[in-house]
Amino acid sequence: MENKQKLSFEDFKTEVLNDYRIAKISRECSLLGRREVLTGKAKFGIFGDGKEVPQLAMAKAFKIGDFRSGYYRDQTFMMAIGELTAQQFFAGLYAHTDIKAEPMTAGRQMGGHFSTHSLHEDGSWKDLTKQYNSSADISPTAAQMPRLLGLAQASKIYRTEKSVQHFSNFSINGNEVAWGTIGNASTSEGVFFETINAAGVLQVPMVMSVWDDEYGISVHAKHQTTKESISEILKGFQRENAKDGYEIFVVNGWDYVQLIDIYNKAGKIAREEHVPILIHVKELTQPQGHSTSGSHERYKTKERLNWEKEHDCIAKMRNWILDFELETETGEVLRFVNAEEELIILEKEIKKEVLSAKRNAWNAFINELKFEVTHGCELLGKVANKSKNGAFILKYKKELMAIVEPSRKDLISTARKTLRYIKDESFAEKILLQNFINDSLKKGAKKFSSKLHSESDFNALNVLEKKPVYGKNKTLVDARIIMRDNFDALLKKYPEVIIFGEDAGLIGDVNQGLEGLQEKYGEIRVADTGIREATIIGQGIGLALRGLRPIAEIQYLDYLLYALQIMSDDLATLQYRTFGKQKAPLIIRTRGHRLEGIWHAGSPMGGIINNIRGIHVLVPRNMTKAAGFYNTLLEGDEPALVIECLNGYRLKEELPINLGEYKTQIGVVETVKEGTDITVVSYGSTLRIVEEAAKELQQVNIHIEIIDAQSLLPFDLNHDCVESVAKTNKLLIVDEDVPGGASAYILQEIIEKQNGYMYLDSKPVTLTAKAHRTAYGTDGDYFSKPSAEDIFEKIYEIMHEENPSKFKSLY
Ligand SMILES: Cc1ncc(C[n+]2csc(CCOP(=O)(O)OP(=O)(O)O)c2C)c(N)n1
Ligand SMILES: [Mg+2]
Repeated sequence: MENKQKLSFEDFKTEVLNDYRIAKISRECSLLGRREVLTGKAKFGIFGDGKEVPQLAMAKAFKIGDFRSGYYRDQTFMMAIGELTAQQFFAGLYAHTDIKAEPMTAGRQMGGHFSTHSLHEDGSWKDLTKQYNSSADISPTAAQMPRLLGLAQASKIYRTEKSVQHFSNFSINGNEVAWGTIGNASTSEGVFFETINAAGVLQVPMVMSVWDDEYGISVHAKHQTTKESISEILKGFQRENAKDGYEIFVVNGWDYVQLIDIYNKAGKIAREEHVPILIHVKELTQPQGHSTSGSHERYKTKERLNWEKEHDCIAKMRNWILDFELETETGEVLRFVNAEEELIILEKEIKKEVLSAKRNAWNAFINELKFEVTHGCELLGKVANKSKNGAFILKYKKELMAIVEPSRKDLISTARKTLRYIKDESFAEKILLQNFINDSLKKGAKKFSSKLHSESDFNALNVLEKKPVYGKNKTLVDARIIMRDNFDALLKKYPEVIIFGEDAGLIGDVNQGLEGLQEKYGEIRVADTGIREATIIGQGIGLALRGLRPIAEIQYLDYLLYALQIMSDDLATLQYRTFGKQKAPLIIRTRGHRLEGIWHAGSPMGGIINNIRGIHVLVPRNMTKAAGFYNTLLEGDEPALVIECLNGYRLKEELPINLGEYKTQIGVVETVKEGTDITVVSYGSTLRIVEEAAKELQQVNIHIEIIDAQSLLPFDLNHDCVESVAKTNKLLIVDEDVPGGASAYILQEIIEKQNGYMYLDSKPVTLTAKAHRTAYGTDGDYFSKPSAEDIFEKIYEIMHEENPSKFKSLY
């Protein structure tokens, strides 16, 4: 008995001292990290000092298969779960672009943005149940919240939805918990509250930690949070006997023992009962202030600074270790250490260890650069030998060699400038230099501009067109039936497809494109959500990160703006910021362009496509095309936004018989009417109006060629538009966006990218809606958006300009 007790105490002691060790390593990293920035080796630093101890507790409760969605303070947690070494920490700080050295973001994000790898080299999924998972951090405060909801909900779906229970790479009976972290001040953001509410409604296994250090940079809690306490004001979320809700815990961030107890309890409740948890971790500190960009002495009082010193969580843990005594039954007193000296020795060791990790990280980073610079300088020397401007080039070389810590920018910029000195000369080394520059730029592009999209075989652009097939007897239906029956086919074909949105469940969406499907596939697979666009998207991102294929519905295009931030900051950057190590192939479905009034008839496509590079943007002109896009996307592994035509659901279209199978190709335009006089490019609802105008133009002997863009991102990869312009020598682009919106983008694509300017005989023109939003009613619409008459007259005017005698002026 005595032996057993001693043994278990030995284990306990080892664990405690190991925890202390991790906390100290992390702290040392923060301290040295700040120095690295202040001495100019790194550009910016934001560290986890002051938050170490609660993160040790969180790491203990965090199990294999679990997910984290957190923010820049979580380095200790990442170290405690074994996913971040001190050397990697510094590699991140220096922005080492080798993913092996800097596995979080390959140097693309500033340090403190953590992630794990969900994908193999080829872009296929790893077994996420066999590893610790951290969804990739982003900088906007609270933007980690929306996806957290989906990460947690995935467990619920895997536990309760039979059709996906064989997805063993992603879940074991939905036992995984999603752990969120956030700073106290960031809880002021709207998406924090939106997520908290939604997680309560959905009852998902989410453990939300608020690291409370009373400040958000310089702004005190009194300006941030009602009653200065997030747990106080969220009390109403506490679950009660008959009513679902949250379990809420409050704990001091320096209290190691309490923290471990609470985190274990929280993890157990969330994991077993699928109940969301809030842990308000108070009394935390920022020993070095917010970041390397400022000093907290400017805004904290002396008292507060002193208080922070006393309540530093590591200092408190240290005291606890020193004071700890346990008397056994035989009266023996067990301790973690016999004397403070033992801790001091450990601390010295840690200092050395971190210093050497830092040096190794720096050497790995700088030696790679130095090697490149040495090679570049050799080349410059050779070029100088041959050039009549050799003296100037040698000066460049000397300056470059004198830089102690060179960057690639120093090297390549010098090489490019050198080229100017030898522009009139010709010798073999000049070609070497040109090749060197081109190679360096290519390598730079790989390092800094690759992987905006999936570069795997599953990329949706690899999915080829498959035409809809029609039965012997033509069946004309309301177009929404095509949508509905196609979704039916997809839900049957892919058990991992989960569709959700406002009014998407019970009534089968506001236009009945999902009619009857909830009844058929259950309330999980076709679900209603609250009115909360940002977290509908977040839900989708989280589910997609865990192997499901969500189709998140935003009721109307005009309301996408609430979701646009998270689409832009999180979804669109995911592949890029993880260097292709995470993916979220979320499909966002919405409908728009044409209904009534300011908030139901917008088509803000320019804003959208400029904000979400990294997501495909598809604008099908009818439901057959739209359904084909969904079929394509589900064979790919990329996120996309599909905008259906709001006024198209009741129009008649022929029902294909290969629903769920035929495919509309992404990035390919379609010529819907051939003509010789002018090329008119349009998309979405406007296309029908262009077609209407085309008929009227025919009567005055003007034959227009109509091209349906269909896919704005990417646009016309085969350059079919320029082929048309080469034939017609005239170009008009029509849409319902503001002037200079998506039409300007299309113009740039055709004129600049496709060299359309070479074939034009007249000025290329765009015809768009007005700069204001669409006024209500028939006349509001007529005066706000391009009408068939506007299109007719604009084209007529272009024709008149070319041949005034044939096409007499209308006005
Ligand atoms: C949307 C957004 N607004 C502002 C910022 C700038 N910013 C970065 S951190 C921060 C304060 C966050 O404070 P808190 O949430 O308490 O976290 P702490 O840094 O104190 O741990 C601010 C305002 C940001 N990153 N994102
Ligand atoms: Mg704070």
